[in-house]
Amino acid sequence: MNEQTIRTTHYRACHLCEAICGLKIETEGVQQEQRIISIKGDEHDPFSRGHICPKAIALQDMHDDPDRLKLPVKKVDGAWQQISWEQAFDEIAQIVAEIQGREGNDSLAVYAGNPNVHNYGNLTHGRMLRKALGTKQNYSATSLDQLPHHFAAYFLYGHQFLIPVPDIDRTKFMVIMGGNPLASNGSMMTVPDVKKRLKSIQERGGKFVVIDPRRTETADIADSHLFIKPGTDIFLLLGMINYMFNNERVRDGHLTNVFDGLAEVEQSVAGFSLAIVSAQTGIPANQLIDLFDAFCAQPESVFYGRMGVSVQQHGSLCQWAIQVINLLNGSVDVPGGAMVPSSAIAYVQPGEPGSGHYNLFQTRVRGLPEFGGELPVSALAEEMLTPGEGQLKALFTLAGNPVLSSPNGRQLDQALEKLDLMVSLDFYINETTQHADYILPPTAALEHDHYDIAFHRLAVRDTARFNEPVFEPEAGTKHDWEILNGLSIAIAAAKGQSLRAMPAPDILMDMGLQMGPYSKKAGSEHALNLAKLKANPHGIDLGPLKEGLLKRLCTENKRINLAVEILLSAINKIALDSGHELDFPLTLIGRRHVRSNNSWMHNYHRLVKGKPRHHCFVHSSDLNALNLVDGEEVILRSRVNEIKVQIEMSDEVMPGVVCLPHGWGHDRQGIKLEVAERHAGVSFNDVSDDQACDPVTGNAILNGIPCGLYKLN
Ligand SMILES: Nc1nc2c(c(=O)[nH]1)N[C@H]1C(S)=C(S)[C@@H](COP(=O)(O)OP(=O)(O)OC[C@H]3O[C@@H](n4cnc5c(=O)[nH]c(N)nc54)[C@H](O)[C@@H]3O)O[C@H]1N2
Ligand SMILES: Nc1nc2c(c(=O)[nH]1)N[C@H]1C(S)=C(S)[C@@H](COP(=O)(O)OP(=O)(O)OC[C@H]3O[C@@H](n4cnc5c(=O)[nH]c(N)nc54)[C@H](O)[C@@H]3O)O[C@H]1N2
Ligand code: SF4
Ligand SMILES: [Mo]
Repeated sequence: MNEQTIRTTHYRACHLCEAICGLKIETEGVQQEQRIISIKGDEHDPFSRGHICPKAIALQDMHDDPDRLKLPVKKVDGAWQQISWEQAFDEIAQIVAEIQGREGNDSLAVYAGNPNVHNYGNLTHGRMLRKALGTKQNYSATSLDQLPHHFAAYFLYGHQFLIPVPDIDRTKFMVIMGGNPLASNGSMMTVPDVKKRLKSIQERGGKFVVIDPRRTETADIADSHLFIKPGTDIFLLLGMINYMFNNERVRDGHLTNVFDGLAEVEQSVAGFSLAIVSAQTGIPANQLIDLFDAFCAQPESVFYGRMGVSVQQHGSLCQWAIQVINLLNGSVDVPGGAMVPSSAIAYVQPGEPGSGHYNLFQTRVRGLPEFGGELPVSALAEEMLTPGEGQLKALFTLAGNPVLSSPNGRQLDQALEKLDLMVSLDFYINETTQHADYILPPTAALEHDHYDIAFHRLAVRDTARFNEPVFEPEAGTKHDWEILNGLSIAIAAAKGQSLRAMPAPDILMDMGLQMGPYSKKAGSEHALNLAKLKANPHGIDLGPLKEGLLKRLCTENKRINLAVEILLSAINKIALDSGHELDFPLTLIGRRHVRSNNSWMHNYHRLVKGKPRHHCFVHSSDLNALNLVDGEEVILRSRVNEIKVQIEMSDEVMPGVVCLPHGWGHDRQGIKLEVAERHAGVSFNDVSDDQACDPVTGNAILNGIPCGLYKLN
C-alpha cells in the first residue's frame, strides 16, 4: 500500500450546530496529501447514535474552499495584501495602543459571533484578548439570541448558566414554542437525532405540541400544532400561569418550599383571562384549555421555548414565564421535566465569578443595560455613528458576521467603514470582514482538536467526548487560540503591560475534567481525564440527566424567587395588540433550513445546490388580497428599509405572516465568496429594526417585525 492509498478512520464531533453529532470521517493519503473520502454518522457515538445532517458533509467543502484565508491579510489602498503574523500582531498592537491611549479603552469594542461557542479554543482564550483590550464595550451574538435564557436563569437560579433543558428522553408531554428542532437540530437543548427522540415520546404514549405561526417540519410530526400570532406568546404564557393558579393546577413538588413570590406572580397575571389570551393569540379558548390541562396532568411535562419566543418583543418575559410554568407544575429538576445537565467540566459553583449581573452599566447613546458584562448588539452601530465622548472608534470581530446577523445590518455596514481600526478573526472576506483593516484567519475545523465545552452543558444526556484533529494544520497557520494568545500579548506589550500566554485548550480542559463531577477526585467511577477521553473517541456516556438543583442553586439565600421585580413591572406594560400601522399590515418572521447555517455556509456547493431556499413565504389569502402572484419579485418594506424578495406562496404560514430566512444577501461588492455570490438572496436584517428591542434586556427583535409587501414599480 503506498502513501496515497493509506486509509484512516477518524472519529470526530461535528461542531457546526448545537447537536454535536459524532462523525466517522474516512481519509486517504497522509499529511498534506490527505483527503476526505467519506463523512458519515458515527453509530458508536453513545449520544448521537449515528445521526448526521447534510451540513456535516459540507465540512469537506470548508476544508477545500479556495476562498478560505489561511494567512493574515492587511488592507492597503483598498486591496488585500498577505502579511506575516508578526507584522499583523505588531501593527495591530501599535494602533490599538494609540487609539486606546488617545480615546480611552472603551473606544474599542469586541463583537464575538456564534462559532466562538462551537470552538473551545475561542472559549478558553477569548478572555486573553478581553484582558489585553480592557474594554467594557463587549458585544456578542448572545443578544441576538439566547440572552433571555441567561437572564431568567440568573434571576431564578442565581447563575446565568444554570439552565434546565428538556429531559426529552423521559418526558410524557412536551410543548415546543417558537423552536423548529427538525431544521435547527435543537437549541439551548443539545439533542442529536431529535426527530427520533421526538417520535419516541409518541411511541411511549406521550405527546408533543408545537406552537408556531408556521406549520414547520417539527409541527408536521407533532401530535398537534397551534398557529399563534407572532409576538403574542406572552399572553398565552401568562394566561397559562393564571389558569394554573385559578384551577388548582399548581403542584407541590420538591422545590415548592424554596419558592418565594408566588402571591405576587399570581396577582401580576390575574388579568390574563382565557378570553384575552384567545383574542390576542388567535388560538380558540377550548384549545388553550386542552393544552393547559394536558400539560398539567403530570409533572413529567416540559415547556420549551426557543428563537421564536426568545428573540421577539417580550423575549425575557417569555423565557421567565416558561421557567415559572415548569416550576409551578413541579417539572423542574424532575426526570421527564426540565433538568440541569451535569457537564463533565465543572461549572456553576455558587458564588463563582461569571454567574451574571445586570444593568451595572449602560450603553452611552440609548442607555441599554449590560448583562453579564455584555451590551446589546442592537446598540453597536449607533455607538459608532453618534459623535461625542465615548464614541466607538475601533472594533474587533471574532467569528461573527453582524452585518448580516444583527438588526438594521445596512446601518452597521456603513458604520464599520468609518472606524479608525477594524480587526477580524475569521477565515472569510465576507459582508462584515470586508470592512476590516486586518483579517487574521484561523485553521479550519478539522485541523484542530475539539471538546464541546458549551454544548455538553445544555445536553439532554450527560456525555463527554474529545477528538483529535483530522488534518495537520498547514505550515505557518495558527489556531484561533494561538492567534488570541499572540495578539493579546502583543497588545498588552504595546500598552506597557505584560500578559502570559495561556496553555493550550486541551490542557485547560484536562484540568477542568479532573475537577469535575465525573473525576477521580469527585469519587466518580468514570474517573474522567483527557487521557481517558482520548482512549474513547466515540465519547463516554455518563447517563441520563440528574436531579440535584437544590444543591446547585446559586441564589444567595438558596431559594427561588419567582417574583422578579423588573419582570413583574414589565408585565404591567404589555400592550394589547391593536394592529399594525397601515403601511405595515403584515408580520415578518424568520426561518431556518437544515442545509444552511446562519450566514456563513452558503459558499459550500454541497449545501446550496438545488432549489433556492431564501424565498419569502406568503399565505395565499395575502397574495390574493395584494394582487400578487406566486414567484413574483416584490418590495418588502419595514420601518428601517426595504428589500427586494421573491415570494413563494405557502400555506405553511398563517395569513398575515410572511417568512424569510436570515443570513443571506451575499451579492455585495468587496466580498470574496464565489459560490455564495451566485446564490445571493437578500438579508433579512436589512429590514429588522435596531431601535426596537426587548425593553428588559435590549435583546434584538428578529421575529414579529411589522412590514408590508409592495409591487415593483
Ligand atoms: N433575522 C435574524 N437574524 C438572526 C437570527 C435569526 O433567527 N433571524 N439568528 C441570530 C442568531 S441565533 C445568531 S447565533 C446569530 C449569528 O450571528 P453571527 O455569529 O454574527 O454570524 P454567523 O453567521 O454565525 O457568522 C460566523 C462568522 O464566523 C466565521 N467562522 C466560522 N467558524 C469560525 C471559527 O472557527 N473561527 C473563526 N475565527 N471564525 C469562524 C464565519 O466565517 C463567519 O464570518 O445570528 C442572529 N441573527
Ligand atoms: N440548519 C440550521 N441549524 C441551526 C442554525 C441554522 O441557521 N441552520 N442556527 C443555529 C442557531 S445559532 C440557533 S440559535 C438555533 C435556533 O434554533 P430554533 O429556535 O429551533 O430555530 P428557528 O428555526 O429559528 O425556530 C424558530 C421558530 O419560531 C417560529 N416563530 C417566529 N416568530 C414566532 C413567534 O412570535 N411565536 C412563536 N411561538 N414562534 C415564532 C418560527 O416560525 C420558527 O419555526 O438553531 C441552530 N441550528
Ligand atoms: S445536526 Fe448536522 S450540523 Fe448539527 S452537529 Fe449534527 S451533523 Fe453537525
Ligand atoms: Mo444562535
